[in-house]
Amino acid sequence: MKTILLITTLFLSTIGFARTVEVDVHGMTCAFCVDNLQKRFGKMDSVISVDVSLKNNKLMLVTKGDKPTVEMIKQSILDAGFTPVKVTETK
Ligand SMILES: [Cu+2]
Repeated sequence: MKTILLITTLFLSTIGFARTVEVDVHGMTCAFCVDNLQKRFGKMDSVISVDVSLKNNKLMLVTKGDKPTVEMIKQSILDAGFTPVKVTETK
């Protein structure tokens, strides 16, 4: 799974429209929190993959193009009841 993700990411970044967004999220306490964020971001059109780590308090997104914007991402996390702390974007 990780390998497939990596290959997809590499491929998309080669052709120029993949972007990864890493967010430090505070407030996640259990598997339901993880699931909540997975589902929320998983149903967004431009999101290619979602990876949520409870252990590292991190949300990793691979998106095509610039959507969802950092603001949209932060808002979705807030709507879910968590706190986005730091956002790192890589294009
Ligand atoms: Cu929870």
